[in-house]
Amino acid sequence: MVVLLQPVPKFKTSPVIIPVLDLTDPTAKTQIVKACEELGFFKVVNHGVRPDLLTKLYEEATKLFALPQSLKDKAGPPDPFGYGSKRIGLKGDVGCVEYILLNANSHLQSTKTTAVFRETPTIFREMVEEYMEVMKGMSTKVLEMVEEELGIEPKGKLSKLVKVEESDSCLRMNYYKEKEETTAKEEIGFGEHTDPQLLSVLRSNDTEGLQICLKDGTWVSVPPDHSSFFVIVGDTLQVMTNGKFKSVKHRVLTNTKRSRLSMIYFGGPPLTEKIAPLACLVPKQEDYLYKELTWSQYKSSSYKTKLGDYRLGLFEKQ
Ligand code: AKG
Repeated sequence: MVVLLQPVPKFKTSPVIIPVLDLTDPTAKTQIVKACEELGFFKVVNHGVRPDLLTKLYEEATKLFALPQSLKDKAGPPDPFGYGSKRIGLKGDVGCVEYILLNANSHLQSTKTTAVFRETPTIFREMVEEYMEVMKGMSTKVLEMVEEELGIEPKGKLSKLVKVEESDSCLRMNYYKEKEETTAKEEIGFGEHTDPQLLSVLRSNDTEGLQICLKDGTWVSVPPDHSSFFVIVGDTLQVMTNGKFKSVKHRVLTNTKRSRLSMIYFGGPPLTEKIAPLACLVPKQEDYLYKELTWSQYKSSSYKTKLGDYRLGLFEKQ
């Protein structure tokens, strides 16, 4: 079946300073909150993640995407877990990307995910599991720092949402293949969207392509940095902070010369968790910008929308 890819919309680029956070710096929590309010996005350095885990995991993921199409297709189409190519979600979004979506809860893996691991060496599964634990740790740490800086009570109110076993987190590996033709133009790799979860932690190889949208609507390119991670504020954190934090719109344009491989961990709350502005941040209910929904309600409604739709509208009070 032929899948038509979207032309790249015209965009302005401008230099932007991406906040760089060292989580061991005593002032990091103040800087994190500032970055979450202003950009909804920041870079994490000095993170302590084993470089050999990253190198090996990327090597194995590269081999996986290089498998014959017929083998990869055994793990697809995604349900939403498993292998997907070009089609993203159920509403007709397409991009120049192949991906694998994995549930962070290993005992909840679907048959599609099991099929991914059947085609790869055991070490790959072990590394993926270790990586997801590391990402869970980083997400927990960032949320604990947010709690401390904003005085969120009780302690763990935010961070436990990604820390507990029932948290509904997942990992997507995205592969954007380089173009063979020298005349090829940039295309949409992953269309613009916000992430529905609390926060996402992204890492990629050194191929550019990621862009974020500033509050004034300008798209800016994020210089890649394989030695760092990028944290992206998601819709759920925007709701819980009553709009103080911004879930940032982002997208990926393909690079014509080099492939991009990225891994993005989405830290989500347990399915039954009620999501609403935090009373300790917004004492008066009449000041709430959003109504309460469970994570499961928000997630299933957002899966029914197109990538670029304004999904937070589902939460907004009439
Ligand atoms: C996503 O998977 O939701 C992304 O935004 C991917 C970002 C990237 O590949 O850098």
